[in-house]
Amino acid sequence: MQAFPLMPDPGKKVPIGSDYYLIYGFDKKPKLGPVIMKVEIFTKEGNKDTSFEVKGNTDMPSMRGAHATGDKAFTLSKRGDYLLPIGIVMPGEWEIRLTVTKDGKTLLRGRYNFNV
Ligand SMILES: [Cu+2]
Repeated sequence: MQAFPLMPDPGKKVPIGSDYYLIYGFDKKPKLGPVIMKVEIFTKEGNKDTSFEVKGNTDMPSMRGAHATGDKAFTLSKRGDYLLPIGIVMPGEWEIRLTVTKDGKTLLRGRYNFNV
């Protein structure tokens, strides 16, 4: 079982090793229904980098497995954003586990927990 440390809040820099960082967020405050998670990855100089693979696994910690999506790949938009649609199907605590890889190496695992 891999550890997924809690990430800094949405909008804050999340270091990916020493050379990159990501900033994640949502198209709107997550509530019941569909929401799109957005991840942007930057070099330490602040240039957008689209050479990563980002995956997200969504679930409810209180009923582990009941809504688990498994690792879903974010798709890269024309603007260079990594996007993943997420379905929030009931109120309660939700968790998204991010896995960020580059050239086949996992460089970051992290989670974000939020209440709906
Ligand atoms: Cu549930």
